[in-house]
Amino acid sequence: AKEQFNWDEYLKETESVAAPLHCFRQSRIPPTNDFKVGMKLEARDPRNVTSVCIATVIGITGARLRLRLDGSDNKNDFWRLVDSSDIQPIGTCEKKGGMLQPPLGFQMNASSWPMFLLRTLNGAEMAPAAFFKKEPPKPVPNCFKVGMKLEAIDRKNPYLICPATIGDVKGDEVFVTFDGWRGAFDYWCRCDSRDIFPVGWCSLTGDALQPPGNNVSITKSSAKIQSSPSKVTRRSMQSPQKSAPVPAQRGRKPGRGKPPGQSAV
Ligand code: MLY
Repeated sequence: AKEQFNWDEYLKETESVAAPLHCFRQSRIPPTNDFKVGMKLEARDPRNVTSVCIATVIGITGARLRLRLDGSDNKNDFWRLVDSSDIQPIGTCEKKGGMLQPPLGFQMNASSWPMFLLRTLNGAEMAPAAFFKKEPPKPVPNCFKVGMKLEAIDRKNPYLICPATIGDVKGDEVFVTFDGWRGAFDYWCRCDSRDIFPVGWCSLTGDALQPPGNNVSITKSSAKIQSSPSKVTRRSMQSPQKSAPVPAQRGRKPGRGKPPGQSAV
């Protein structure tokens, strides 16, 4: 049987604290996901954010929807929370006097868009308005601190939510570092990003939380805070070459480690 990732143990092992709930632009109680595969809705085109398009729910994962724009290919799926402001019921765009647009990379001749739109909506199962939840308000100010733990979307593999650590804080932005991945997936984002979640989010929503990678040392947030390293030092702790050599299994006691390779996708 696969050993489940356990935040309580992990926070102890890493002598870290979870970022407080009020730091995040996420509802304290995650929204329920009532959507069903096949339902249609309106979504902002992630590759062309001024366009509102028709999207189909391709999959459900926790409080998120896997979406594909109608008329697009299957290589550009994206994921949105059910309380994302990027999605809305069909009819919303027209009500606001807007026009539904073909997705970027519409697979047919542009002139066939009006007919395509009619056909794709004809007989479609439209997601009911009640399924769309109100986006939570922005938290102000930025209250994240270096070393705090969280769950974050891997933007290179956006279906994945992973254990992460705040690596730096600057104004309204935070540097999200992925535990055990040597910096390759780290990114800066606004503190009110919808891509970051409090510890425990996945277990509440039923989304799958990836285990940390096993490539690098754990960073003890207490150590980081106490030694108050300069920005340069902190950065170098995350860089692949300069990180200290570490025992395998991130120093876990024998027998408690995860089998290697679990997190590779
Ligand atoms: N197997 C892929 C994906 C890695 C995902 C890393 N995330 C979880 C931070 C790779 O190694 O590139």
